[in-house]
Amino acid sequence: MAIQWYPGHMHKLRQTLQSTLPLVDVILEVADARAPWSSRNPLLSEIIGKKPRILLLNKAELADPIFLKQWQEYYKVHNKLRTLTISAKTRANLDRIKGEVHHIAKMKDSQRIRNPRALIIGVPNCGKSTIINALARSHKAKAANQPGVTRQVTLYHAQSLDIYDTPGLLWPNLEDQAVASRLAILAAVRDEVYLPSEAFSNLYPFLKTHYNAVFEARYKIPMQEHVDDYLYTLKETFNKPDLEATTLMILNDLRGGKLGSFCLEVPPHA
Ligand SMILES: Nc1nc2c(ncn2[C@@H]2O[C@H](COP(=O)(O)OP(=O)(O)O)[C@@H](O)[C@H]2O)c(=O)[nH]1
Ligand SMILES: [Mg+2]
Repeated sequence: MAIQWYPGHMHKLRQTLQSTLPLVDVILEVADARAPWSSRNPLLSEIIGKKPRILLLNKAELADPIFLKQWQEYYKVHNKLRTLTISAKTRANLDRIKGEVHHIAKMKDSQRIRNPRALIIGVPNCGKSTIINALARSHKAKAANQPGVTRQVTLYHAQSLDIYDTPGLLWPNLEDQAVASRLAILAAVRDEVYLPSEAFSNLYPFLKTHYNAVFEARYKIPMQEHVDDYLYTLKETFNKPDLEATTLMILNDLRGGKLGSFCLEVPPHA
């Protein structure tokens, strides 16, 4: 089964985002620090044109610090992209967002009277609403651990910064199944639209190469060569009804940080 999720409302959302562009100074592009490439919308440049942007790699406290550093370096060198690794949960680097946005807005118009305005864009569940709440020190923007919670484009005042919150945006063709699998594992696409075991299988070789020891420490079973054998052994050991339930156990552990910090991809040539 191919992973596909581009509901009709996302097409409309793209148009809404584009009509909001003239009102903002900066785009805050949010990606998940555990998949700093796959959780970025490949169509974003097309959507936002020349609007300045800052890439926020959120949930950094859940990401593998070594790989995350490599990604930051990669974006700095190859894309000349302002990139901040942040955590809306621990508040790491949050204060730097306002500084960067003010800096960009000032370059554009040093006489400005109103607050700088930002538009936050990213895949579902990457933490957009939580970032706004953390910056505003309030719980005004609705946030939850599932995709599809934010339904409208809404302006929030985060002290000296105004930010439009937006629903998660994916892209029409999630053709690359490795990309789709990473999004599935990070819960950016709804659980109904993919088979957990399929997403896990696609990433098994990567996880086995980099996180073998962590998996073995948690489940007390070596990672076998074939993912099906591994899942079957885990199913028997943990008395799960089937392979999907077994995979969900692993995904819940991964998502909940029980398998330590991790990244699902490394930059090219790293
Ligand atoms: N561990 C961790 N969880 C976060 C962080 N930021 C957001 N979350 C969680 O991720 C889930 C989705 O957040 P939400 O703000 O609704 O994402 P949105 O769909 O992009 O608006 C919620 O359970 C948040 O608590 C973070 O920096 N670290
Ligand atoms: Mg939201």
